[in-house]
Amino acid sequence: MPLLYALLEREVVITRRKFLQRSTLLATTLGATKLGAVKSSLLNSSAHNQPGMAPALDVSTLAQFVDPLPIPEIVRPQGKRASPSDRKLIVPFYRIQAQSVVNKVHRDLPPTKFWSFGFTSPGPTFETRSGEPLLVEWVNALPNEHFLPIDHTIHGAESSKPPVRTVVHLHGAKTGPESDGYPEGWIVPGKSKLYYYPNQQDAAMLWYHDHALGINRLNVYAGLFGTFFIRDSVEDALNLPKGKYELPLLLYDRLFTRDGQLLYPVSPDPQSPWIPEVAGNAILVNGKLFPFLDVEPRRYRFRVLNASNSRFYHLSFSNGAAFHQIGTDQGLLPGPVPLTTLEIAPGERADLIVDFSDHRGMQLVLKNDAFVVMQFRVSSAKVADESALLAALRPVPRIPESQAVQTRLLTLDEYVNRAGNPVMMLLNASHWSMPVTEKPVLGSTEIWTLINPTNDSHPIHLHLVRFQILDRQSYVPWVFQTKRQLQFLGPAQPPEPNEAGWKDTVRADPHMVTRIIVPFTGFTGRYVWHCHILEHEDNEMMRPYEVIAAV
Ligand SMILES: [Cu+2]
Repeated sequence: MPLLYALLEREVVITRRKFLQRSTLLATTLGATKLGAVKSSLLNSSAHNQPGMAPALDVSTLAQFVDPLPIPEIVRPQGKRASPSDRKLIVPFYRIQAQSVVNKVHRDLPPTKFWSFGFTSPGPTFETRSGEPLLVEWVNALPNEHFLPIDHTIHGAESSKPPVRTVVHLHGAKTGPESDGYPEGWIVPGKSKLYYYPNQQDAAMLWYHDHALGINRLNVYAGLFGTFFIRDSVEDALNLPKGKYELPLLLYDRLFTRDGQLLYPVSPDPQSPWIPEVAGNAILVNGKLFPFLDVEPRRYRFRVLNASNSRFYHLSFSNGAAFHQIGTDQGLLPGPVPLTTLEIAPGERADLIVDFSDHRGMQLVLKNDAFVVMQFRVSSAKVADESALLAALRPVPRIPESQAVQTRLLTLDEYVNRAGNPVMMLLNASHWSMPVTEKPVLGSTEIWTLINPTNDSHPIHLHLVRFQILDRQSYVPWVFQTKRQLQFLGPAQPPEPNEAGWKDTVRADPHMVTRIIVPFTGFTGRYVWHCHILEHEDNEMMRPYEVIAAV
């Protein structure tokens, strides 16, 4: 009997009444296992002001729109080197150093300590073209001690491990396994790793970030991430806004102490500080709180990344202004999708066109639900806008289901302790260290059926590949749990129009079955798939998978 199901027999503590309240947990809820301690989600700012924790800053006391939006610098290569796969091929070489920095997040706050892949957090932006490889030496020049609270009860973060470890994953890249940033492939301060990125893929916004096992959530929270753009001729031909009219918007929420330092919330148990999700009251855009951006009354292209640990955004303009989404995680959509609200989950990207020509002389506030994110100040100057927004962008032929050679049923699992608090999350009831069970054949196509009995939406990310969303469908969790049968509660829903492109991260919504169709192309080797809520990922909601060679 698998370990977890053995534990299930002994440890399930959920009562009938609780089951009715939290029915979705029944399917896979186990009792406390190795962690045992009561942990709680500290999602409101008063809860953060508990004994033993520095009080959280109330950001509503800060003046809004006093800092201009920063734009991360474009990183320049340090020279050229031979490609490891072809010594005759000379490619750009970059050296990027993870280090401790201080940045001002707001005019009226003292400088904040971050960790960054440059001199500011977020780190610098890569710009490259499809088919143009590059090399990056990722250097760990961080201090020897972590400044955020490590939970040593989490797998991979035991007290026997060095506290400061980093490994870089380029999210969305089709990269060989030796350069993909395997979570156990971390390096300590003073060491570096040379990674090769072939960039044999369509134009898209990728992002690089730390992926070290057991402390990924802390390293990304500390600031270890940045963006990576791939361009191509299809994108060039569309005459989209470019140069100063195309800007990245990296969104991430944080909590700060009253003296302006990062505060990572912890559980009341000092022995096991992990909490299931983090929701900071301060939403940073490119490193600033409540920034403003002066814009001309014309089209802009905004490349939006949700770099938050746990927060899902629902972005809209305060005046209800419409905009278009033209691309998603892995590049351009077939055509522009009109929106007034964008939902974007952790790890996802959205490529937006906003036309400010209808808002000449106005000030637009970008909001997340009711909360202010940033301000756009539209000038009333006369401008000539040479850019275009064409009706057809990039064809995305739908992959027929008949192409799939295998369908895998995979559960997303949450485990609670006797107090009903989450203590661990798993994929398919399997720990990280259990044998690899997903072994797709290189060149084959599979359907992955993600079954979510939990109350949370989990953004599921597969490394190496791009995929398409087939559908989502409500089902009855207890029928699946007891009979291993999927009893559906309604028709399958196709993906939203702004999801109907190539994706690498998919929202698996609560009480739903989400199906994706995945061509496994590129490389053989060991990769990972995981929830992009980083608190979940660090607490075992990540599994290795292996692309194997065709026989
Ligand atoms: Cu999750």
